[in-house]
Amino acid sequence: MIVYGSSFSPFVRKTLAFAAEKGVQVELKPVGLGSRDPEFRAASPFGKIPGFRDGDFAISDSTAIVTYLEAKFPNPALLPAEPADRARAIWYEEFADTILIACMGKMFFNRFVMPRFMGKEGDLAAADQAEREELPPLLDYLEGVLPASGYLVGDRLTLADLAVASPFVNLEHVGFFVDAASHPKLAAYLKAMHARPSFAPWIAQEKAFAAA
Ligand SMILES: N[C@@H](CCC(=O)N[C@@H](CS)C(=O)NCC(=O)O)C(=O)O
Repeated sequence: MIVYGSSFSPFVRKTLAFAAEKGVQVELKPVGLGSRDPEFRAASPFGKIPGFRDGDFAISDSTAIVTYLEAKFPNPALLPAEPADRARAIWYEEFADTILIACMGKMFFNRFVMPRFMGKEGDLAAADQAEREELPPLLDYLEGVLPASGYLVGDRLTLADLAVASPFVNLEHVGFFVDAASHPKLAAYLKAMHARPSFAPWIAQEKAFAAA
């Protein structure tokens, strides 16, 4: 199975971590933003990463891909069967993919992608504003909902945790770390999630690239 993209994308990283938690081997084929590579475009017609291929089956969108992996490899279950828990897991994924990544994206794109990949200065004022005004309520929300178990839904690892933890890696790449004094549960949660074997090698590889 092939995942097209770069683990610097929070959507790609979520997909890779999901596959790893399932014990499913996937090959990451590097694809840059806007690539017109025909093999990639067959999986992702609008050029967004991740794209995915399993034999003759190709599709894009991290949610579609993890839905496929969940159906094909049901164990360990990363989407709860219980109705309320399943809905909560989908909510947290949606929260991460839209609200959290919209904010994170302004910080990561302007401070990292623009200067490192596009050779231009980013809109640092927009990044600073997102950090100052948009991010704090999101951190407060997560601090408030995190259960003592250290997992967002059903007291065990689910898609919710992988989706929420992923964009925080991007924030760390641009020097934002959740403060353990103001958000102790969230800081400990992210530390534990990012140390999992499903995340840690990707994060190490990204950090090495970012430092080069
Ligand atoms: N909903 C999609 C979002 C994918 C997405 O927007 N990926 C970004 C990279 S983080 C992308 O490919 N951007 C390039 C573009 O929009 O052309 C998913 O979950 O996979």
